[in-house]
Amino acid sequence: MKTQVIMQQLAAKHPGEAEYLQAVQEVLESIEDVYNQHPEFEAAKIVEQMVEPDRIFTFRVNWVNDAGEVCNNLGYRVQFNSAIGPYKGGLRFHRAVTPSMLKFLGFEQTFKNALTTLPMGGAKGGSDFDPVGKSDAEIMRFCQAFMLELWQCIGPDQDVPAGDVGVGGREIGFLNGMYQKLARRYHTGVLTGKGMTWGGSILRPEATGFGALYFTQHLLHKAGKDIKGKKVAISGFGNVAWGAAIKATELGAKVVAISGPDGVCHIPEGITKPMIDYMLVMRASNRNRVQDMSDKFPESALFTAGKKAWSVPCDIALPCAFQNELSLDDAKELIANGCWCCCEVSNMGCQPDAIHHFQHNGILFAPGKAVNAGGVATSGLEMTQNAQHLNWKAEEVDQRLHQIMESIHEQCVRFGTQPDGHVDYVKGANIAGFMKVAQAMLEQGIV
Ligand code: 2IT
Repeated sequence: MKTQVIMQQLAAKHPGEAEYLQAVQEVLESIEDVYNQHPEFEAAKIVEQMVEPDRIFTFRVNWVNDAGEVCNNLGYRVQFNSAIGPYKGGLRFHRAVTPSMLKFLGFEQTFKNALTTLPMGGAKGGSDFDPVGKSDAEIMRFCQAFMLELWQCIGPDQDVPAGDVGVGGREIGFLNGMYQKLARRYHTGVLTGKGMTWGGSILRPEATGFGALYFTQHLLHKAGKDIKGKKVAISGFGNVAWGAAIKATELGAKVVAISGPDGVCHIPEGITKPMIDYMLVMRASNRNRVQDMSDKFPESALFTAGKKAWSVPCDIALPCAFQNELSLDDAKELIANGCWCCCEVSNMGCQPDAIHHFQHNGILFAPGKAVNAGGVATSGLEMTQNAQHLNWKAEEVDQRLHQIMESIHEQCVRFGTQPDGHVDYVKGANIAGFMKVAQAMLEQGIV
């Protein structure tokens, strides 16, 4: 395989799809050596098959806002790969959503889901609907209109959506309500991230952040380090940042920053329980402003407009917001301020040159598809509970999440250990995910 040749062909076929091409390039670069040792993959053109989604649904979503105006949005579901299980992945509601963004996320999801050890294929969906400033009633009407189109494409053994940026428990509730009404048959496991009284799994809301910290612990342990007493900078203040802040604090670290599109809150003494709880209020308000934290806690949270979390000195950086949120300049600033570890929690949170800079400077770095897989893994555990028609206790879910994150770390070490003994977590995660999906595709023939 020649990565460059495949990338050129792909770029010609999909001009302007920058995020998608970026995600594919990273994976192909990582797997090139391994791929070339498997002529059977080459013969079946596994890579050429794997980089294209199985199919994409695109639909128009019309709804009426509180002012009585008609609004038009686009909805999508990208069913990327179902070689190892039903399509599985979140829905993103964000004004910048495009097919390119959802293709990159669906592609990443395929490898991530393979790493979880659970039988789930990869998918992603969403809409360019912008939740900022919307009322609860508007969110409900939009979710209902969105599901009116989506419901035919999904099902417990077909495709199981969940939340992502802009889609949390409230939105999953509205989506599930409309789905059940349309299907006229109760399918408990058609969405994950459900409420606790209607089939949700305990700890699913926390799982992405908790899993990320469990992974970080393994990574630090392997490097002979400990998280206790370390300063952690977190970007964002949504669901993922919230779970990460809880677990980091519980493990004895000090969360010194959270951020938003408006700027950063520096929290010199470390985030507290009331502040962590307030992150949920901020998310539910749809204001998308981190300054609200310093308005509420002016003594402890110091807001600076226009700055990122990476401007706050820390030991460990945890990007928890959006793709490409950490640039080369940010990586340089972090290192200059003493940062020595970056675990990517957002999907593709770091720009490629930022990752290379971390790696060349000996910074411990692990990619999103390994670090954040605890979220979808716990979705998988929710599907299992739904299929069994029962609910596990928190201890059982947490223990399984622990085991899964440990296994993901082991897979990274197994496939990513370099001749000099250091672990390249990017390579490790990509090769481990790729080998599983490629093998599954090969065994099931050309379909
Ligand atoms: O990026 C992700 O892994 C998610 N948004 C969670 C997907 C899921 O199906 O739980």
